[in-house]
Amino acid sequence: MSNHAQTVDVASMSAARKTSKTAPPTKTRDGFHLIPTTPIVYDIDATEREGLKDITFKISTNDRCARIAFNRPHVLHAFRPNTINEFRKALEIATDDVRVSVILFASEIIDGRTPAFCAGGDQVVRSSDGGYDDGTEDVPRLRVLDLQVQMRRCPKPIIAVVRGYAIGGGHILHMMADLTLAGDDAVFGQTGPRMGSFDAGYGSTHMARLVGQKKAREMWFTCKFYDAQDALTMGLINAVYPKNDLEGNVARWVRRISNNSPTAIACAKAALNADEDGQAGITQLGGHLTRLFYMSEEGKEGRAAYLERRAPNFHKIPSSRL
Ligand code: 1HA
Repeated sequence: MSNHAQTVDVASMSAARKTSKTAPPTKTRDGFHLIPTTPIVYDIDATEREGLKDITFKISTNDRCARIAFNRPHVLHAFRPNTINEFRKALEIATDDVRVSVILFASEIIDGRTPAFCAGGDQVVRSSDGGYDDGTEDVPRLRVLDLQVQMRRCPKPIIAVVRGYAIGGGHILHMMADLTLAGDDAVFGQTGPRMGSFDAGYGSTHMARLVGQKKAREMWFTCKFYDAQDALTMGLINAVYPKNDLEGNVARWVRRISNNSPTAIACAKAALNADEDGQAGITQLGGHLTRLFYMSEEGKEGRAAYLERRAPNFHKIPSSRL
């Protein structure tokens, strides 16, 4: 085990090591506060390799995490179809890369520019023919909806890291992430009803599941903006940190989650999605079940019996007895 991995492990397991029969119960017993906040070092920069222009894409093999970040700071990271298609490509690579356990959705923050996570669809390339058109595809499309579905299907946890504005379609992307960690300069809101747009899919229904029906209607009907503390209070995000401490705290969350059981997390994510995602959600959850079942004695006996042209005997296997 590397020194780094050891430090993280010691911190995360410390609660179990310092056993006590008499100490009062405390939430710090989980050892979370002991996990190092040193910045994540990304040893692989796949941005150029993958020919990415609108985003950056890096991987830390040490912390088992990928970082996909908007990189259009001159328009507050508003996305055009190419931006979203690059995100979809990077997310697919990160999803399939066995070295990656946690995926960050972030944005490049540039000195001297208003910080933003993403200001939604780039209105300059919004077409009158039913979508966004930057010349990279045959027809205007609403590609961000494909990215939303891909995020739901991704078995790995996705964490949105929000500095500055998360607005419109950018706000919806942070909501679609499994977790959101924000800097204290973050501002959240929808603008669709003020500029002729709306998201009648997850952007409305998932929002209501996060913040409740009344607050979701308020966000959509009034297009008010909310600061990080408001967002925390209404359950829209998981945590707020002073902007300069955000990176270190993100590292802490990543290290804890990437050291936890990938299968347990994937099954929990699929279960949490399933009641909202109907048949598609059950399919995702069912896939994890089948994967686990294939590894069981009962599953293997079925395969062996078929290949050996004999009747299966499931009842000889203790773990198959219900
Ligand atoms: O609703 C959907 C969808 C629904 C269904 C299916 C697909 C969907 C896909 C997308 C969307 C949407 O995202 S609709 C919502 C689109 N976004 C917005 O309406 C937000 C527009 N931006 C703003 O309201 C403001 O920029 C801001 C409140 C976030 C920040 O204001 P601030 O600090 O005064 O900055 P500002 O000067 O306005 O912006 C800086 C630069 O970024 C400006 O460019 P510049 O004048 O320097 O050339 C500004 O034009 C540009 N910019 C900001 N947001 C966008 C943008 N350019 C294009 N599109 C943007 N969304």
